[in-house]
Amino acid sequence: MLTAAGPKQNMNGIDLRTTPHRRWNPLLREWVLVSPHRTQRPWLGKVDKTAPAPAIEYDPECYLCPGNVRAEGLRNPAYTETFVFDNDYPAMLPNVDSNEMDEAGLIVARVERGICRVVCFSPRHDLTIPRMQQDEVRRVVEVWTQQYKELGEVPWVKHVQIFENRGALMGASNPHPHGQIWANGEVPNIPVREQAAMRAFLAGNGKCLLCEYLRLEIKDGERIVCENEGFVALVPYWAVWPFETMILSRRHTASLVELEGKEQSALADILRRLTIRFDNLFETAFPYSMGFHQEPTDGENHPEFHFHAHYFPPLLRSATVQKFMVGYELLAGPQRDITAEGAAARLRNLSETHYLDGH
Ligand code: H2U
Ligand code: ZN
Repeated sequence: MLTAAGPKQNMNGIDLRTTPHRRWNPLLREWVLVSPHRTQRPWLGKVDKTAPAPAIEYDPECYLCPGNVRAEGLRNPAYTETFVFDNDYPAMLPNVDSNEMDEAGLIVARVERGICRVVCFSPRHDLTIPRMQQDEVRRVVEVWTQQYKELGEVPWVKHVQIFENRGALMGASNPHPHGQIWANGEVPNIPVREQAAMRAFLAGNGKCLLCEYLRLEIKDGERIVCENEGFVALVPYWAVWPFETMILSRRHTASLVELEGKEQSALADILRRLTIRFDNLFETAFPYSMGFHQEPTDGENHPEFHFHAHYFPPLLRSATVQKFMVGYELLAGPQRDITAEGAAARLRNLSETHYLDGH
């Protein structure tokens, strides 16, 4: 029997849009519980007010605006495009001697070296990626590329994590458009898991995991949000966060440095088009944490590694209803209520003109 869900949402006659089921995340090699029947339940939880977008191009109080003094006394230059500086409160330090302890494999610690930087995307305090021009976002892509290369070339740096926390909900300290880079001496947990999954898939199948996954998604089409000649934005089959998305390069590239000029422009294009949709979803500055996964800079060859970005937005049903990872998720495993297909359809159908820039 084929239900109205169509072939891909139908598992031997069971409609995956209404039946609780588990989906496999092949990158982290874990299951996610999908409970689509729960979206109708009443909501008595937390309701927050969202902060309005800043209305001023320059804020004399902002520690990221051009020419201003930062918290530790250093002054920003009068930058006109992008600006990168060493984080004044870095999570890791570059000049620490290695040391470790291990008591019976139970009390274990190692000193971790790292370099932390902040990247200002624009001198304009009131802009965000979705409201910047395509060539301005491309400039940010170029800066991220230079930073990945420069930090990755530091002999002891094995991994460079580029990310953006957007919105107070995600812990961003300031609305000025900015992101962070943490480069460190060991590959962190999540990239280690993804890389191991990609390596095992390549060894077992002779193919790249994400090239194959992208091929299936393009064939299906149901979870694709938007695409261009270089990249595809989609809600992964195994998404946990309500409007979680990934951006995958069409070409098998391992990092930003492998992108050709037209692919840098294509990346800027898809970053804008996806985040415009996010903002248009609830007509708010949609909060998220995003970041790129690139091949480790550990001096090894990584034929298995496929460059991609993840977006993890916490909003569920409106600008005020958030998804938290609590209860079952903390104790047992990830769970979601709306299906990846439903989320993708909603994002796909939104305008590509930002709601503040007029429809
Ligand atoms: P977030 O908004 O994602 O927290 O990033 C801002 C970073 O800026 C944060 O890591 C740093 C904080 O340490 N910062 C400075 O380096 N100098 C300052 O004057 C304030 C904040
Ligand atoms: Zn500012």
